[in-house]
Amino acid sequence: MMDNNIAFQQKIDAEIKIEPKDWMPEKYRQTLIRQISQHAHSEIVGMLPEGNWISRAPSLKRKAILLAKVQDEAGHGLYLYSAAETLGISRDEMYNQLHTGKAKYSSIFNYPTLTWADMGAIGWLVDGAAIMNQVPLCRTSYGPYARAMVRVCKEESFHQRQGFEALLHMSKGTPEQIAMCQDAINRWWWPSVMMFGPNDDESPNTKQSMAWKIKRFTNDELRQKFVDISAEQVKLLGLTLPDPDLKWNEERQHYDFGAINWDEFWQVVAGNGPCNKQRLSTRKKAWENGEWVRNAATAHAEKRKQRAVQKELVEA
Ligand code: BYC
Repeated sequence: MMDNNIAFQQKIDAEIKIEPKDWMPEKYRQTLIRQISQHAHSEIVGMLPEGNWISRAPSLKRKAILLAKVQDEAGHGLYLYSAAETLGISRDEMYNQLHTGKAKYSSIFNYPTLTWADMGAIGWLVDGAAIMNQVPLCRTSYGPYARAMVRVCKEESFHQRQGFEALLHMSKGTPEQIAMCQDAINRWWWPSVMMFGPNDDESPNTKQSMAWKIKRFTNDELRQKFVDISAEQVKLLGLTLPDPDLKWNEERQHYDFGAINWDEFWQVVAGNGPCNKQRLSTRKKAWENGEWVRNAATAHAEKRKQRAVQKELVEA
């Protein structure tokens, strides 16, 4: 057992990917199931706040873009559920963990989307934070997760750009449009900063996940990169981030930023955010309403299998 652990860590240190049939410590498997399934749930729940605006997009072009983005998120969920399945958990089990509240999903999707500018702010900030976290995951140590993330990240970068472009366009518009953009940024900024998870000294999983190269950067390292980039990008919009303490620190070569409201973060994670109940009940309803589709698909697959067996018998 000891030898297995040493050989495993040597593989990780040599940057050799771990594949589904390779030996792995049980805790490595469980950590990956937790992280990948929560990531998959985040994609699927993440379709809801934006899906809310598809029918109200202000033009055909914006509607087509938003529709494509939300469909991409469904695809990301599917790649990620498939990657998690290679670790020995079934999709039904993962859905059950989501629906019973056992599995988490990203805190960010428990906030409401109040105006059209929220679509821009989500693309720019939420997808921007997502990319910052997910590009390093293309080099994560588990092969199927790393490969899924390559495709996810290509699409995420389109998501981020479309959001920034939508805000750029609106921020050159009427005073009402400019105010709507600023209001959306004010509401989405802090929840986006929180997306990276607790500070490193409060993060129980980071140390081991870094040693196993599941995570390539700590929560605080990624958060700082996100703040540094966003603080510059917001200037192009002629708008501001809602943080009076945001200030370039010459010595650190980073932006300093204000205190994060961790109480709010943990409340949202615990299920008490503005939209937690609504999000979960929408997902559960979708699962229940889809039962006949699952039954029909299973029956169809069974029929095809039987037909193939009969054909083989006739031909033999
Ligand atoms: N929300 O020890 P820590 C997207 C939990 S989808 C809720 O640092 P870890 C998109 C954490 O799970 C974005 N819970 O954990 C989709 C842990 O609890 P458990 C999703 C959070 O795993 C559609 C506890 O706090 N991205 O971008 O080492 C449209 C302690 O944390 C959160 C991913 O899932 C949170 N924000 O690090 C648009 C990326 N943060 O599980 C966009 C993959 C922490 O022990 N995941 N917690 O009970 C990761 O990279 C890592 O799991 C995290 C957390 C950095 C998120």
